[in-house]
Amino acid sequence: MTTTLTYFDARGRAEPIRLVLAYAGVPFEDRGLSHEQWAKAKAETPLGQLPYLVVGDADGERVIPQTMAIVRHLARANGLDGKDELERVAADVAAETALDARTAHSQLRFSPAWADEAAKAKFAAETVPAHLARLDKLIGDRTWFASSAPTYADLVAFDTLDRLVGAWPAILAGSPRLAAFVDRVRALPELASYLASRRPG
Ligand SMILES: N[C@@H](CCC(=O)N[C@@H](CS)C(=O)NCC(=O)O)C(=O)O
Repeated sequence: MTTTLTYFDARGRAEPIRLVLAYAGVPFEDRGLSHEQWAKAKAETPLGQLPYLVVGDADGERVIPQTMAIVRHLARANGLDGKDELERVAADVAAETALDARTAHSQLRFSPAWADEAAKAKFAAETVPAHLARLDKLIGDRTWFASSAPTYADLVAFDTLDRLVGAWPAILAGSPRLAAFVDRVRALPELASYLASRRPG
C-alpha cells in the first residue's frame, strides 16, 4: 500500500492529515508543491484544490480530496475515530469545535487585518477566548477529547491550538487544561519523530 499526500510546501490545511498519518504510523510521501508546480498540476486534481491524498493498493489508486474527508478516512482506517458511536460523535464535535477556531484564525491570518496590531489584539482578547472556552468545556478533566486514547479529534485540536500558540505564545495562559492537553499531545512518542522534523509553522 502506498500513501501520497499532496499540498503546498507548508503546514497549512494538510497538517492535521500529517499528524494523523504520523500518529498511526502510516508511511507516506509528503509532496509539497511550489505555487508554480501547482499552477501546472491544478487541472488534473480531483477538485482543483489542495490537499488531496492518493492511496494505492492491489485494487488500484483512490484519490481523495477535502481535508476532513481525508482525516476521517484515515481515522476510520486506523482505528482513530473512537470505539463506539458515542465516542465517534464526541470526536466529531471536538474536531468541528477546533475547526471553528481554526477557520476564524485563518480568516484573520489571510486578511489585511493581520497587519493591523489592534485588530489582532482584539481577536486574541475577544474572539479566541470564546473558542477556547468551548474546547475547554469539551475536554473538561479528561485526558483526551473523545476516548481513553487519542482520536483524530485530539490531533485536529492540537493543530488548532498549536497554531494559536504560534501566533500568541501566551494565549493558553488562562486555559490550563488546554495547555496541559497541548503538552500531552506534543509528548506522544508516536509523534516525536514527525514533530521534530516537520515544516516550520
Ligand atoms: N474545503 C477544502 C478547501 C481546500 C482549499 O481551499 N485549498 C486551498 C489551499 S489551503 C487551495 O487549494 N488553493 C489553491 C487553489 O484554489 O488554486 C479542504 O479543506 O480541503
